[in-house]
Amino acid sequence: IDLRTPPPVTGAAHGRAPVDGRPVDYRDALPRADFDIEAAIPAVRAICDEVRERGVVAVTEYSARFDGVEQTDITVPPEACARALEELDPAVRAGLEESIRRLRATCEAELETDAVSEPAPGARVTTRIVPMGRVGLYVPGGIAPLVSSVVMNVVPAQVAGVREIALTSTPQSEHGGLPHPTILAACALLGITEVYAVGGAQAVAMFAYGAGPCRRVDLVTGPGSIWTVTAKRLLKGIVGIDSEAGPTEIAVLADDSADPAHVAADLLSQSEHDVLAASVLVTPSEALADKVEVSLSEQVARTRHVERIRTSLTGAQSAIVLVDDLEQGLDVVDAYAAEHLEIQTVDATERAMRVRNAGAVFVGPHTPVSLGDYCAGSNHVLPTGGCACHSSGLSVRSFTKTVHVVEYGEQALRDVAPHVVALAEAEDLPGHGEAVRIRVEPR
Ligand code: HSO
Ligand code: ZN
Repeated sequence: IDLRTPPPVTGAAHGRAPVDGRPVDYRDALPRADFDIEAAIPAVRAICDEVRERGVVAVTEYSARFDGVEQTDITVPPEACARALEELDPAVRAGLEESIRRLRATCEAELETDAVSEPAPGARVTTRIVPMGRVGLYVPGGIAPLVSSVVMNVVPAQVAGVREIALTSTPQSEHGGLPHPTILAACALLGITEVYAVGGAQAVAMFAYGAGPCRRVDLVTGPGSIWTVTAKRLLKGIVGIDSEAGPTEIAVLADDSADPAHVAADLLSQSEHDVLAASVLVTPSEALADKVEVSLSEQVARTRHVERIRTSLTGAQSAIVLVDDLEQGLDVVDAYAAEHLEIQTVDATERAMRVRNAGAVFVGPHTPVSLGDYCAGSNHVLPTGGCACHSSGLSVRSFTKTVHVVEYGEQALRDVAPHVVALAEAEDLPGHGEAVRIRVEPR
């Protein structure tokens, strides 16, 4: 497997020396998946419009067309979830329980309390943390039934105190038009009772506009295919969305201290998701790069999903990037803003703490990304496509918002009144000043 196509980005060609006085933007040199949201917009807009206008009728038409299921009801009966939990493999149940326990511990530590400030005597501003009222969680059911994504969506919403949690996942013809039973079992385990069998863009539109039994939500979260990600982008504003989470990505910053077989196994693990998944190794060591390539060839041949993995690893979005040194490597991974970043170098912790852009960082030889996918206590719904430079992964904070509650006493208003009047005058909005003046000056 030649991961070095496109050609490696070398320090010589893309050094840190500023060009025209400006620092080099490594983003231009790094590969990224061809995840063409623009191209998907016309088709997805049509789906969203249909769902807005014709509601659940349109939703079920799309389920028939895209998922091959005939639905009389999009609601999953609670008994189906209960039954799926009864029939769940005990080892999978134990894994889910551990995953839930660890993520819950992190979410509880994330809980914030209201902040109170006193900007002046007699003046108080309280920043209240308020959970969203109703959220819609999307769990993809495409190539693989991502039961772990149920946990990753639900737990932070529950800990945040969201009152109504609805969850949807793709209907599967081989499961009688319901989502995969393991997904339903996880819902039962978490006490989620409002579950729908709807996938794709129509699921996001259902949550945004409401359709049939599903009332509109305040926020939609969850990873997805090009269709759901495009729908989230189109419907943002009508409904809140979390970050855009598209095809998965792993970047590994490694030096000679890393075990090449571990690096190869981790690159391979995320390639298993999708032909568009990106696996990028950034290293100053050609020797390591060589060994990782050899190890990849050996390991890929032994995996179950050889074709998918091979396509992902040899795609333009995957590469080995040779850098001058680890400092430049850190600049490169920061610019890339990977969904997942592993640091397998000497002084890994210190380096990890200097990373600014990544959905999540996995530190040292014993912390593979796939641990985080299931059971680390971290969240795996993370920003992809470079969005980690401005967005965060799912957390309790994703499911809360803040409200400033402002309260001034009479003297406090009197004290600040001249400033308000002056600023209002400067904006040619005298009515604004008057609303203060009328309270503090005798009539
Ligand atoms: N790596 C995926 C999450 C996942 N992996 C679910 C396995 N199951 C995106 O973070
Ligand atoms: Zn994964």
